[in-house]
Amino acid sequence: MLSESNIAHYQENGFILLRQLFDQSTLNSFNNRFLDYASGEREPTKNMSIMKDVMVAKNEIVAESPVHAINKLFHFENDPILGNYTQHPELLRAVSQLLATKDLYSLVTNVFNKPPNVDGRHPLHQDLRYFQIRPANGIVGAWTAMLPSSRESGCLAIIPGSHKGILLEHKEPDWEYVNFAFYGVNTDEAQNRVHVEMQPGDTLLFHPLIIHGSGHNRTQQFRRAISAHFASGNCTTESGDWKSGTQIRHIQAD
Ligand SMILES: O=C(O)CCC(=O)C(=O)O
Repeated sequence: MLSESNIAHYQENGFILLRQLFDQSTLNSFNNRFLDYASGEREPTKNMSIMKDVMVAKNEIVAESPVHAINKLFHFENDPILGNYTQHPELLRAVSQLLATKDLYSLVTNVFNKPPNVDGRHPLHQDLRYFQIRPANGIVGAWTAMLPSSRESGCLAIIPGSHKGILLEHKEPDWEYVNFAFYGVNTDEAQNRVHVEMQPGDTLLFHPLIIHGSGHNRTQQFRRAISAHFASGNCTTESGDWKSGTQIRHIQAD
C-alpha cells in the first residue's frame, strides 16, 4: 500500500522506487523461465519475440552462449509464469493507487537482458513515444530488477521531474550500435539524471513522460529486469478500441 507521501513523491518526481517488492523465489521462477526461452529450450508463445542484441545480430561479437546473445524478450503475456508479473497483488495495488482505478490493463511486457560485452545502452527517452493511448497520467511503467542493477552494470538513469514536460521528438541516436526501436531525445537536462541502483526484487514505477535510459554493462554479469506498462481503463485512443489489441490484457486489481 502506498502512503500519501509515496504518491506525492510520484506526482512530483515522476517515479517511485519500491524496495524488495518481489521475493527471491518468484524472481527465480521468472529467471528460469526467461532462460528456457533465451536458450531455445522452450518455443516462444504466440506474439512473443526474442530479440538479439544488435552487435550479435551484426556479427560484431560472437556471443558466449545463446543467453549472451539476447537483448530482450518482448510480449510475455501468454506465458503463465512470466505472466504472473502482471498479477502480483502488491504491484497491482501500487499501480491502481497511482492510476486511481482498479480497472487496469497491461499494455506491453518485456524482459530486458543486458549481457556483458555488448554496448547495450538505451538512450534517454520517454515511453509515451511508444503508446497511442492517452492521457499520459493514465499510464504507469513498472521495472523490476531480476539481477543486481548497478551503475557499473547499466542500471536505469532517470531525470526526476521530467514527466512535467511534453512528449519530445525521438530519433535514432547517433551511436554505432543501436538496438531495434531504441529512440532517444535531445535534452539539456541530461546532466540532471540520477542512476537508480537496484537489487533483485526492487521495483521502479515511473510515469510515461519521464525521461530515462540506461548505460553500458561494464561488468561480467548479466543485468536483467522484468517490466510491464499498465493503463487505466479510462484511457482512450483516436483510433478506437485499444482494449482488444492482441497484447492487451485486462487486469482486475483487488
Ligand atoms: O532496461 C533497460 O535498460 C531500459 C528499459 C527502458 O528504458 C524502459 O523500460 O522503458
